[in-house]
Amino acid sequence: MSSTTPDWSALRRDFPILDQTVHGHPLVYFDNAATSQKPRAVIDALVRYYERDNANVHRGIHELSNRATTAFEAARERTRQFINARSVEEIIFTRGTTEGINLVANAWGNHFLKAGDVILLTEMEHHSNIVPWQLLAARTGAKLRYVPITGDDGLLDLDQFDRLLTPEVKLFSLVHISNALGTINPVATLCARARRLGITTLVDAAQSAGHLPVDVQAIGCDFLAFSGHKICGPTGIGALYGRKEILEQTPPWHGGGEMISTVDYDHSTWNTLPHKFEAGTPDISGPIGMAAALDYLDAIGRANIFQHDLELATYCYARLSELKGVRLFGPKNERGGLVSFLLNDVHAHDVVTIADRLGVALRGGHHCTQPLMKKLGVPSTARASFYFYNTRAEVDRFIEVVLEIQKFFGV
Ligand code: 7TS
Repeated sequence: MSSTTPDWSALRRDFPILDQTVHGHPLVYFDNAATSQKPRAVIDALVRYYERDNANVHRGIHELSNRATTAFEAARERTRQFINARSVEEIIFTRGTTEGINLVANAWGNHFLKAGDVILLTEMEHHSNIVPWQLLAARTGAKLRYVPITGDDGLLDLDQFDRLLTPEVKLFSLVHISNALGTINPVATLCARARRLGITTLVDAAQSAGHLPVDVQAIGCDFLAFSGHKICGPTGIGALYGRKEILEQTPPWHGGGEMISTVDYDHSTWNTLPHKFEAGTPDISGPIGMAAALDYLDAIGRANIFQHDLELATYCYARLSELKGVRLFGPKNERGGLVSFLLNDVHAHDVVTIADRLGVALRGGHHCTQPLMKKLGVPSTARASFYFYNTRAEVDRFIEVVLEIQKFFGV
């Protein structure tokens, strides 16, 4: 990874989409937690693949199929390096974080969980790390419990955590960086405490994988899921890391081509890892585009990206906290690259709608964290979320827009 300070404005020019006006104003794209923009290198990798190499993988005896297979499997090796997994057998391509978690809930969960077992989550989880477990609980009779948060500052109540690690807990699944609060959870410490008690662990790295160095061996988790589209890659592709010993004991989820070794009319045997979990023709351009994104991010250095995110988020939080009538959510100090807020009693959707008219793309709503919103006692929040191509000048523009919104609503 690069240790020198990147030339952020040169990097910004790699993103053609950012150079446009929206409703007559220069675009300020602050919806990166929903999806990031794509650099030219990723767009080019997709075009190159479809113009030169497109063919189905793993079944070719012709040149194009061999090229496609080589690029597809090279993308798996690139993904392994990105999160420092031990082996490519531990990297399963998925449609994204949501599918990764559903794979674990269905393949691992159906096999290993039974009535009375407990799945431990936290109160700040995205719906994709709640609903698959609710469905699993309904199938198996397992129960869900939640590590509480402390309040608007959105930190996990770690005293409660140890109390909740009872012998019935079989799985602990938690978010690394909260998409609604910006909280950065100490995943390595928490996974170590759980694993010491024999509890299987899963980390939702949707908001972290492209924003700080993520090393599955250092975290020590059993599973980790992320999405390509939030980290400069294409939509529809992501990866699930699974510890090899666990994946070997876990039956497949989807059945079909590619995931088998032999098939007879009444019985089949399974392919080796990771193919056992990849039924059917996969998304081929997706991993190739995602690998280009991972190259791009690691050339910048994720430690550098983290510093940049932190600077913008800290600056934005400080500027918002100087204004009257602003309620801020999430930690006061170290936070991921996003700020959630409310302006007096103005509905978050109104904030976002007016911001859009002024060229600023925000998100307002429950951010797929309805239980968390209930806990905070609000229906929704407005959210500004950043990436390395955003600038302090854009935060200044955003603050001007917030002031205009306050003026408009007379708050
Ligand atoms: N987990 C977290 C923490 C997320 O932020 C998201 C998406 C997901 C899981 C699901 O990822 P997907 O790629 O499978 O959809 N979060 C958001 C968001 O904050 N706004 O839009 C999507």
